[in-house]
Amino acid sequence: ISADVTNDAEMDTAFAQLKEKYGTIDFLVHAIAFAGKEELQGSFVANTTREGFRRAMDISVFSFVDASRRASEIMNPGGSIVSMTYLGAERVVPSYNVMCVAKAAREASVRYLAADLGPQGIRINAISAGPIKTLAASGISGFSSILQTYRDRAPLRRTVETAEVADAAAFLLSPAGRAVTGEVLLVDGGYHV
Ligand code: IMJ
Repeated sequence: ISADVTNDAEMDTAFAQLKEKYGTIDFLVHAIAFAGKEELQGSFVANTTREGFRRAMDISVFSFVDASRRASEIMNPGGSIVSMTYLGAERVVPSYNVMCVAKAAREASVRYLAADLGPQGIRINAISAGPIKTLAASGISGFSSILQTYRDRAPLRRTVETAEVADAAAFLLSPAGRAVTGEVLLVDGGYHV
């Protein structure tokens, strides 16, 4: 089942298919973001266009609110939703630019979703992972030096691995995290301190 998150009709169909296939669900992992390559370099004030801003917010933030609403309609009590964020939501990170704004909006959305869906027993959290060399980081100039900065300065003196982020997600999605909602969990070797 796949759908374009900017297309309401496709999202209607995808969630109808999910409901048909599974009946109810226990969790949702939201792991999608996008900004134009042009906006992810150089000056934030110079390179952020109206259309680029709109598109980054639509794909990276509205998709989270929308998918959470749709998921909550077929989610069992005790259900859990996890999205991904990055330290750029809180601090200036060179080149991250409009994605910083989108991640700040996503973290604020985590809190509002937690407040709205808590009464039906659904928890919403985000994981703020340290940088990892994945497809989303490919082609970003200076990425290797960002990784090196984490090795040099993070309390654990290393970068994080995908499996370590997955373990944190498994915690938040499972009953082990049953009293945690509206939280942004930093999984970054302590770099943020
Ligand atoms: C991405 C850009 C600039 C600096 C960055 C990143 N830093 C990190 C990332 C410091 C860690 C990776 N990251 C956390 C992201 O969220 C990446 C999002 C992203 C990446 C691309 C690349 C290709 C493209 N659009 C993108 N949109 C969002 O065309």
